[in-house]
Amino acid sequence: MQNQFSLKGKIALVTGASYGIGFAIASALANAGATIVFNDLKQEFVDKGLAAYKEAGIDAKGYVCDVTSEDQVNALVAQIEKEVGAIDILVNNAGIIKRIPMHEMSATEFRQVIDVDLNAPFIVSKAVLPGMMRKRAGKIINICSMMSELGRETVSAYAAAKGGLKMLTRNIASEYGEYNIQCNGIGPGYIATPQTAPLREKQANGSRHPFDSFIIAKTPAARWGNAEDLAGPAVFLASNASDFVNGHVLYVDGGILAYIGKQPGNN
Ligand code: NAP
Ligand code: GCO
Repeated sequence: MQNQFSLKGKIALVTGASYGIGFAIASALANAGATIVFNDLKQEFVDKGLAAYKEAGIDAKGYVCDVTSEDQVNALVAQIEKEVGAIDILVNNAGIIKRIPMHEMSATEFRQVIDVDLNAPFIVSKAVLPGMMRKRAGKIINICSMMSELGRETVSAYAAAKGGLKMLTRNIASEYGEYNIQCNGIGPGYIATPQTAPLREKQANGSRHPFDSFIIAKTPAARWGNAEDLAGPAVFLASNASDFVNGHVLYVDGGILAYIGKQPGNN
């Protein structure tokens, strides 16, 4: 059974993986045997990432690349193929959020979010697909969100992008399944990372941020997720154990999507 989950001999590209969810997923893939390649926007973050992987005993390779640039992504994939080998596993993790009420958001800000969270997974997937088609094997994991299913105030661009990413996932599965390529999503719940730090900031009087309490009440597990909660699901979707799972989004949310929420006053 263990062999089914082994990633020995596989090369995985995890985008935006110097820290946060990307780092945790890449570390899990490495611990299952994969060679890890990651990118980030700036050399400074790549260097910090390399130091963090080294500290975790992982020999990762890091490159500077903006995933919204088709030229930079094509150059990155060519460089990885030359220096490391053909990519077996792609995790489209790099993402941004802008929390701005929609009626105050500029079209430029909206486009920036769509560019990183939706256009970039298209660009990077497109760059790795020919190699996977040649090998007739490949795994693409798109990091979706609660906002692939739900809306809320201030995150219109993010929800539009992550909803679109769910459908891009299904379409890649539909279009390339016959090449033995599986494309699935992971939909993390509310995970404690720098991206969500503003939602957990303590109030001036030392009490919890209201959004922090709100999320705990909305989550049957009654806690925020940790990036490490995504490790097992990522290894599953990257490994042969999921070879007939295609076009699925695996929500790793402590039960949020199953739950109507706590009754007011009922603790
Ligand atoms: P994070 O802490 O903000 O990390 C995001 C990473 O993406 C950073 O390393 C960032 O690089 C990189 N990045 C952003 N734009 C990029 C670009 N154009 N090119 C290359 N790299 C870029 O976020 P996270 O919380 O770990 O989230 C990772 C993914 O999970 C995102 O797609 C996010 O939407 C998704 N997600 C997060 C949660 C959550 O609760 N945290 C829940 C569901 C889904 P810099 O360091 O240079 O900015
Ligand atoms: C927000 C959050 C989210 C999460 C995540 C949920 O402001 O609501 O940042 O959208 O990061 O994507 O799954």
